[in-house]
Amino acid sequence: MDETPDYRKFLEDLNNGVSKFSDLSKSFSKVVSISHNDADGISCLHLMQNLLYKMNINYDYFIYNRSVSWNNYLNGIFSKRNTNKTAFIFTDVGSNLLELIPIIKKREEQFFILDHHEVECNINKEEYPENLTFINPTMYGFDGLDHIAGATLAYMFAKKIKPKIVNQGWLTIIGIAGDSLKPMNELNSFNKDVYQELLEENIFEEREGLILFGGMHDSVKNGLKYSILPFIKGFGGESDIKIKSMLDNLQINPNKEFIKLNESEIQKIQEKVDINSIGRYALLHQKQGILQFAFEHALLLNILCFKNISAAVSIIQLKNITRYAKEIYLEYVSDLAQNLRILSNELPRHETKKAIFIDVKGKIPPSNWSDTASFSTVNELLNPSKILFLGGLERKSQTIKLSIRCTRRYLEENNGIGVNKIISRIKKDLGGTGGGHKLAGGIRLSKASYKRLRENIDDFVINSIQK
Ligand SMILES: [Mn+2]
Repeated sequence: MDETPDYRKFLEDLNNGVSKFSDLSKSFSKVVSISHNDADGISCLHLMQNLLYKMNINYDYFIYNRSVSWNNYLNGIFSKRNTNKTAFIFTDVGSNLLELIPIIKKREEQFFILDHHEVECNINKEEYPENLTFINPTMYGFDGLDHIAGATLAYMFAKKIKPKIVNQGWLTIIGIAGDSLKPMNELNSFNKDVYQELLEENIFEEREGLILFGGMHDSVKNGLKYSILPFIKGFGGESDIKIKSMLDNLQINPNKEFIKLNESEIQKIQEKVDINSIGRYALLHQKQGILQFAFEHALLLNILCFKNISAAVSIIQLKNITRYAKEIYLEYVSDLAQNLRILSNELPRHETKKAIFIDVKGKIPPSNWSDTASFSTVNELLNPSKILFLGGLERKSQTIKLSIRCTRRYLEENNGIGVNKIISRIKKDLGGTGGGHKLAGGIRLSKASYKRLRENIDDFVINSIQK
């Protein structure tokens, strides 16, 4: 599991891919860029568009949200003129080779896949069709979340072809912020190297201070209220009156700009709420207001990708946020902070040796279950050595819908075996539909199956680890 990453082999793949793309590019009449529907994916998309523009190649783009099979999706995109004068570049998606290879085999176009998601099957390189170039650092022991964001990979690829892409490196910073969910001083491997390189080139500005991701662009009061990383118990999702009076007691002006807090004020807040989140964060010169803040910008893109994908694709090119996007953002962070407060304070839970069940039906709206589960684990609001099952009865289908999450710590303690393996185990024994990756997934079960799951959860978890 813990292999040391093989730089040499990965860079060999990257360089070969770059050479092949450059060589063939003279014959391309069009390149179609396909990317993932999240902040990292949208950043990749714009990096690729910039590259293709600089190369003077016509391009088109599509966003893939994994709601349909690759076969159905690509059938809607492929043109009848199946020609090697067209190329496809997939960024931040495309590691589902079992599905993709049979499709690519039947086509004449060139396919370049740059992805950092784990490859689900082991297909030998020799079995790749000739028109496929597959670059994925996770095949060489790199961690797709921790070491290299999709936008980092896309940037490295593009920069080898057009070094001037450095000036678009702020896109990479957004991708890294959106995928890593970490203060910038905690980046690793390629993410860290590229970040450092862009900082030295003065592509963005780095600052140090109290990190309250989600609300750093706002006032002190709202910063504390809407911070979702870390979520601050006692402030997060609380009423304005409560937060104001706490800040008054500390003699801090609640309306002061959050990033203008001075050292003694930060210290007072830290003493009050026991947070230890001093770190570095990135500010983008190209942008104003909330869009200046790499993390908040990325979060906004992630939210918009679900609400309004065209708004996401266009806002990354804007200097200022639109009123529409601002409203959506505020609603999102305020709901999430409130849900995290409810979750950490008042919900009854059923806890076993290996798992925690929380029934949130009637307490948290179903559309928020998934994000509440994610941020409660990222913030370790519950015991990080246990798997979280959050959900409840869905009235329409009369089935139980569960968001399942674990922490990185859980993976370390359990041989890297996480949520997806447990879901497979449950489906095998109890039926139901669902899936996911190591850290996150979901399942839908009948009431009877759910009852059995709750009663025997420790066996399921242990069996999934042993198998
Ligand atoms: Mn990504």
